[in-house]
Amino acid sequence: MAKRETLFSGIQPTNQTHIGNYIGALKQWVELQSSNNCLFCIVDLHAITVPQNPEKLREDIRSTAATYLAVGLDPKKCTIFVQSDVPEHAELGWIMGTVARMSELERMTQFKDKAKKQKENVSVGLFTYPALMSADILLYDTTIVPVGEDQMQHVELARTLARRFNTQFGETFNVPHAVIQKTGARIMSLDDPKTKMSKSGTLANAIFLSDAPDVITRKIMRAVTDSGKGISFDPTKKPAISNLMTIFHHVTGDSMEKIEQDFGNKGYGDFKKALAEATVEYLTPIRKKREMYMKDQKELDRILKSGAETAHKKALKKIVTIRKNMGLGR
Ligand code: AQP
Repeated sequence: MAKRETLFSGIQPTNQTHIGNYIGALKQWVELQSSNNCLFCIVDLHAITVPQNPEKLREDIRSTAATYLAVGLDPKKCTIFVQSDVPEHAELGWIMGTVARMSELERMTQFKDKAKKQKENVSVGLFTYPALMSADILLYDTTIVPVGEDQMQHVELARTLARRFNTQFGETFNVPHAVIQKTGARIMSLDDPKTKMSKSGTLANAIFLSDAPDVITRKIMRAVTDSGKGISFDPTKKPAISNLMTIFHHVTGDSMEKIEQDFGNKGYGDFKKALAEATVEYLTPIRKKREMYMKDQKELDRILKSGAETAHKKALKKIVTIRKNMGLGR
């Protein structure tokens, strides 16, 4: 029997979880939850690194919890909780900020991209975000971090910081590994296959899990295609069609070879129509379940409270060791 791994991963609270987040992260989480010890976090402390409206943030936290349940995460099999409900994340985030080096954080491409989008008033928190993310992961002796490709650099930093801390203060942290999907680790935007599908991009760039069927169909039918003809998987020469094929593969389970066989001689329009139908069929039950969970705020509260209690017990035990090894406190 394979060894049970300890998994940690999270998503920022949003009502705009997109199919990229789903394929890159959530889908793997659901597959891994039965055979591993899993903690899935709603990372609200990360969300405040860019300006937030408090009312909307509260709503988005619940919305994300509802999404977790709707895609199939089961609180009987995994721990679902909100990051700020476990104060040790912030404490270890501070500590990791003292272990990380300026030059390391300056190299983070996500910071550079997000700071550029933000233009002015870039917060210090946006810069130190990867130190907090390292803390999230290391706090639970995580062995595996299932993420999309864009988070690989941050997980690599967590590994570096864990090793550095262990060398300086004695063996304290496990050094975790990132796991990414073989296909779909980076779903690209529908209106520009050179950029990542993202919640902060244009509305047309992403299929959101909350999108109604007609919205999904319209977005797919309007998606950018490549020059030339033919449905074949070649991310370098045909980035747009390869991206749509990746989504098709994930919503139908068909291999790339089968998709090429079935659509090889057909036009882009026919393929997009089939993709739209398959995506609507796949996402409709998720959207309906999400709406149902959103109506049961009491149940959401109960799940998040119980998850926070479980996570807090583990985090508290770990932070005591970390403080002791560093010489902190009385
Ligand atoms: N396009 C993507 N393809 C595959 N995986 C993706 N992820 C994000 N975008 C894609 C993965 O989703 C998880 C949650 O990410 P997050 O909440 O930290 O958001 P993010 O990485 O900043 O990406 P978003 O959702 O598109 O937001 P913005 O617009 O703010 O950048 C992570 O595992 C991530 O890898």
